[in-house]
Amino acid sequence: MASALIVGDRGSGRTFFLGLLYASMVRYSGEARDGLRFHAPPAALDVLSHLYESFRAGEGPEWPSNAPGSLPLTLEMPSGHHGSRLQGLWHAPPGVSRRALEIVLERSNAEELQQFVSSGGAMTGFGQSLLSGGALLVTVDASALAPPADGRPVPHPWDSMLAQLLRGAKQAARDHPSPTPRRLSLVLILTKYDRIAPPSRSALVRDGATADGWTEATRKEASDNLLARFLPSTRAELLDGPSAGLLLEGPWTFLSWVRPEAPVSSPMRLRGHETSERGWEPEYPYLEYRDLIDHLGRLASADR
Ligand SMILES: Nc1nc2c(ncn2[C@@H]2O[C@H](COP(=O)(O)OP(=O)(O)OP(=O)(O)O)[C@@H](O)[C@H]2O)c(=O)[nH]1
Ligand SMILES: [Mg+2]
Repeated sequence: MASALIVGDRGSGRTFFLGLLYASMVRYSGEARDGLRFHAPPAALDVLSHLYESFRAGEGPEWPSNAPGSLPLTLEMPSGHHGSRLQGLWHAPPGVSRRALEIVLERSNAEELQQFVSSGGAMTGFGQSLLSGGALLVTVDASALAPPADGRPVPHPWDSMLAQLLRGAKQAARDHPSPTPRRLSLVLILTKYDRIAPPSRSALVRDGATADGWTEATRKEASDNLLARFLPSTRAELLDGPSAGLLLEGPWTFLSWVRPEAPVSSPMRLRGHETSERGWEPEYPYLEYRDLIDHLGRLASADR
């Protein structure tokens, strides 16, 4: 089964991202009716709904201390159907086989990640999840995109780490060849977009791009600019030419934000509203999350 790993710098918004992903999956399932399916063991649902309830209560969402540190969440869709942003395309007639993508939810993988990077790509459990044919979802804190100094943007603090991570993945794939070439799709989640400084924002996308949901063109533009201006070492690693046994794809960039209640407190209270179907929901870019879920669906249903 293909798998997706979520990594991010400390404080980059990984936990918030999981809470919002959960809200989106609930809403998406309602819209897609009998199409896409999510399977999660009760412990994974408990953790996700706990994170979500913390948003609602205005508490800083934390992984519950009594929950396992790593949990699977499975996205399933019919094989042969390439997910599209049109609803319902994942509907499978009875008897059609389904393909799955496992999203590995982890309390923290900072240490495993650090070990993998400093070993230059040793095939640990982390390396195995990374190369098991899926996606690497990276939360990139947009508020850390430094405005251009002297017209030259300053690289994001995580640029070199991300580049080393990709280098490690290539090395691990070379050291442990597999009969079929592996693919790794890089997905960048640009978190805290509400806190990005205006000059950095305009270095990413032209004025006028809405923060509610990007178009295909905005997404492409932001990915290109993010790499060229803020993630130069990561970009160099991606453009480094084909690597034996590993096909690096992407990156695809999705944005994420929430709206804090004013005055901003700590922990932050989120602005939200009651919906008749799903109860309370924070303000966040659902359309971005919906596109991301569609994208993950495409990764799982692509022949790999
Ligand atoms: N304004 C704003 N703040 C955010 C957003 N996402 C996260 N934050 C803030 O950033 C802080 C860190 O976010 P987390 O989701 O806890 O980050 P994390 O990567 O899980 O952090 P650790 O697990 O502590 O490494 C939170 O306390 C929020 O206050 C966002 O979209 N907008
Ligand atoms: Mg966290």
